[in-house]
Amino acid sequence: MLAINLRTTLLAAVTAMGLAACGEGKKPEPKAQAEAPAQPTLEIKIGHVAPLTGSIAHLGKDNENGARLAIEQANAAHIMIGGKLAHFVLLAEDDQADPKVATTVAQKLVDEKVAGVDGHLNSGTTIPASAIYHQAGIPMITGSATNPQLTEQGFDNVFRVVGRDDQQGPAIASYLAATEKPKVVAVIDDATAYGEGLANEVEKTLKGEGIQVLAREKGTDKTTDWMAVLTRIKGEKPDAVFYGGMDATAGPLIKQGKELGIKAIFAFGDGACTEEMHKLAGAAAEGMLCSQAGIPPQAASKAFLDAYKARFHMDPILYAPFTYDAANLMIEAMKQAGSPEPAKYLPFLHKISYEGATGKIEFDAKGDRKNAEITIFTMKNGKIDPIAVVKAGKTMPYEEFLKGTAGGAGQAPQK
Ligand code: ABU
Repeated sequence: MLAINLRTTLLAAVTAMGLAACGEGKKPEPKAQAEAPAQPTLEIKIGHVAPLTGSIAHLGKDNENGARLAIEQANAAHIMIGGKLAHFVLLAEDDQADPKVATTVAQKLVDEKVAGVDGHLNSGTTIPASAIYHQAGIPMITGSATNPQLTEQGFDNVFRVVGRDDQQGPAIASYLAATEKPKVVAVIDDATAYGEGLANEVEKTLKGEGIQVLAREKGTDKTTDWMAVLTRIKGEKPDAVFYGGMDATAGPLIKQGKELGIKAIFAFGDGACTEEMHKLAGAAAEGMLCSQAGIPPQAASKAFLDAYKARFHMDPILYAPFTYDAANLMIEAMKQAGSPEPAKYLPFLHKISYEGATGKIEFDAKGDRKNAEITIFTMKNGKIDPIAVVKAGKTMPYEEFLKGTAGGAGQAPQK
């Protein structure tokens, strides 16, 4: 982690030799070189972990891109930490969205002596991995895992820059209840920590509003044939269907639901709040509702969006602005501490106040982001279109939110 190299970077050429001594037609003598003072550098490894293979690799790559951009910008900025030139190295790992692989990868990063970890993506991988980082005293910041349990473990090394599912679930459920006024709702989940946890939060909110919720239906994070589940649901004639799961399984769900003739409105959480839904389900995804546990990617800072586009030739999909901020938060805390030693910079993360691409970031005592936004979207013409933002318990139209703080990012979306 802290391999200190003495890099000799400046080699001055001495040029005043030779020509006078050279006869006409003779080659000049080789230039003598003198070593300049050594420039001490500090190699700092930062891990990033997400699924880079499998059905949600597009989301993993999006997260990784955010972290990578932050690291590359930090290296280009020649940041000094504790009087030494910092050189950041991103160790990008694939946990395949599998909890067991995630713990293996986490141990590998600990053995590599990373200074911090940006990740993981899934709640089901982040929660078990967090115990390994905690034992090693390594700070970790997730930019996408939303299950509350992550920051309820009492680990002082764990942070999250997006909202939690006990904010997101009530937000999407209340919006669904208020706008669609369903009497009967079917709730399905993918049996992961994220999908099941979010579905539980949605069910709790709906029941609290006096809405009938059907017996829970379940799939897995690999289910793409939903016909048996949907056939059972169709018989109950629900007005709405909520699914807790990722876009790779949610796309087939809504497509098959519409093909089966289910008239209900379909709603989803952040894992399925992407334009991948249009790719997978086509017109069947039009009009769906979904939520993200933060500001929309297009409302991130213009500097971030421009740099992301220039570097990766595409726009961020979902949480890249948040993994970008996560990496920058660690770097900022290291700068403030004058050290990349986890024990030295961790206290600075706890008390940080940082203006990131996604707005102002401060953490509460559990490591959760203070005042995280939840954004509600609908699918319109194949694009997920932000329609409302829930912040500090208040729901406001998206346009009104933009006129205010814009989540701290302070600008209109980049269309
Ligand atoms: N928050 C949605 C996807 C990541 C997770 O499992 O929490």
